[in-house]
Amino acid sequence: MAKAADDNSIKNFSLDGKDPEEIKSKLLLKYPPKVARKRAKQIVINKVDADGNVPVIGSNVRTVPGLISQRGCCYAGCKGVVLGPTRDIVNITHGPVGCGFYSWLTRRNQTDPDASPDGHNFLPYCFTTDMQEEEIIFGGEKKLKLAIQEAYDNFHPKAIAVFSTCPVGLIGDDVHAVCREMKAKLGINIFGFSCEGYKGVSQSAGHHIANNGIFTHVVGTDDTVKEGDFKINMLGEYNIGGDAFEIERLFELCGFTLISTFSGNSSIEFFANSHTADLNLIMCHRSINYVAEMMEKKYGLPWIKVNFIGAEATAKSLRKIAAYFEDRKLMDRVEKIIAAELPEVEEVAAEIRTRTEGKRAMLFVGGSRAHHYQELFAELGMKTLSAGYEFAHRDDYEGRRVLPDIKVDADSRNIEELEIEADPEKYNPRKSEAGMKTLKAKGVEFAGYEGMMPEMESGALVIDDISQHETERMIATFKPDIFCAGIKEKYAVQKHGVPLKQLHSYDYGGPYAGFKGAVNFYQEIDRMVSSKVWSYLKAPWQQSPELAARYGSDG
Ligand code: CFM
Repeated sequence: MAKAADDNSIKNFSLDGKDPEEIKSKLLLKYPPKVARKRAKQIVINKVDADGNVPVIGSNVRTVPGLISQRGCCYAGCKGVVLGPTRDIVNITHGPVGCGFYSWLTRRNQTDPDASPDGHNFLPYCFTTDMQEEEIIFGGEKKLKLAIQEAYDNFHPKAIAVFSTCPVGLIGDDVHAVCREMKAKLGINIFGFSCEGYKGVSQSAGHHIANNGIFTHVVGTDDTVKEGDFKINMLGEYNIGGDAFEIERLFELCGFTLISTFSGNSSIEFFANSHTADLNLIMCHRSINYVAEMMEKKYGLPWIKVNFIGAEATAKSLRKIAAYFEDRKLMDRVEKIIAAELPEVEEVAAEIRTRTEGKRAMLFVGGSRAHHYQELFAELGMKTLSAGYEFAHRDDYEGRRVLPDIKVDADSRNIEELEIEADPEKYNPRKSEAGMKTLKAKGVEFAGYEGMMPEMESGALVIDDISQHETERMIATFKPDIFCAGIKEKYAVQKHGVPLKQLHSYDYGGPYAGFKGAVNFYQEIDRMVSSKVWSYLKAPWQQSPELAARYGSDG
């Protein structure tokens, strides 16, 4: 690997007319020295060299206690993010009722229940063992068994999954033994996850645990080969606000056969025979790259990175998939569809751009959208001043080229890495090594992700796990035209007179993926940044004096 760009050589960059070094020091100014030292590693001034190398960024490390973080927990990443969108698994939260209740229908992952012949759709239900003091003291396994039995009696699902919350790990319930026992008793697939909220440093740990669990208990359990050409799986697409519906529309037009999505608009049956597809597409690299890697090792399916956020990115991704299958007719059809859909999108963008050109955005979201949505803003002529992930790892920032350099710390070591070998019967490399090389020469990169930083401008501030204090400083300093984050940040940011677009839940809108989604997004952003109301807003603290406190370490 070429040497990463040296942090000390970053000079004379301008960030919206300001010196990014100075901004960085201002962000750290109020922190006690130890906290400032830690945060300094996670706040990086971007610098992209000619080879696409960028500076090292601290990430996937513990949040400093006392800082208000945007992060969620391991249980949220496992139950809410990866398994949650699947309609026909009964997902039982083993724990206090709040964990189940607050992860119930808040993520806006949509589904099409009519797509399943049995019509099962458990998304509107909240299943929990509602753990009480009694279970904390005497153990919760008995209650869990009863809950599984009750769910089975009432719904007769194909599968039940159990998700452990913090107390389960603390009192030592063996959810896996309970699941094995109930699986033998009821004869359906029942599996558990040790995804206690405190595991790892964020929801990222939960993604990994979920990936391991689906791979172990579901993928490869149904060898039925479905009809259709050009079989693909879509990994890391969760159908927020209907994104998957738009992507599926395009796949259908192009003639790709979608075997499984992990896990937007999905059924457990799709996962079970996903190993019969011929190509894995990764949309959100952070949450699901483990499944792609394991499938390649065990079954021989290669993966490529795609992005359906942004019209240009959508066209590029469709072309990549077609190129992989090396079929002239398919490539021509994809070109025809792009030619039919793209001009209309570009026309809308061009009209809106007259109002949005030069406006400035900041994006702070989980592990992939802070990167992907920069595409849509660029299409409107808007500039990303600063961006960061809540919980992504160095490879999502700097690209997978840094994977060999990532140090595994104690928190990551806690999360199991499965040892995967080629399946003696089912392993079937879809392309020869020579074939992969030829495709690579044509621009189809396998198992590659460049990361967010190489695509951002030099001088932009990249901030990992941004704190509320840093958020407020950034807003006061730059007054961006739009700030993207989530519901926890929304109203605090808007009180500063800056509109906030929720990129997790889409503010009850969407889809934003694909061509039709891009148009939706352009129009919403236009309404938000062109509105005059923000300039009239006076925050409560601008009208009445603010109480100021000092850290003990300030002296
Ligand atoms: Fe992937 Fe996601 Fe995201 Fe994510 Fe999330 Fe999400 Fe997100 Mo909220 S899987 S990393 S854990 S793209 S729920 S659909 S929006 S933080 S940027």
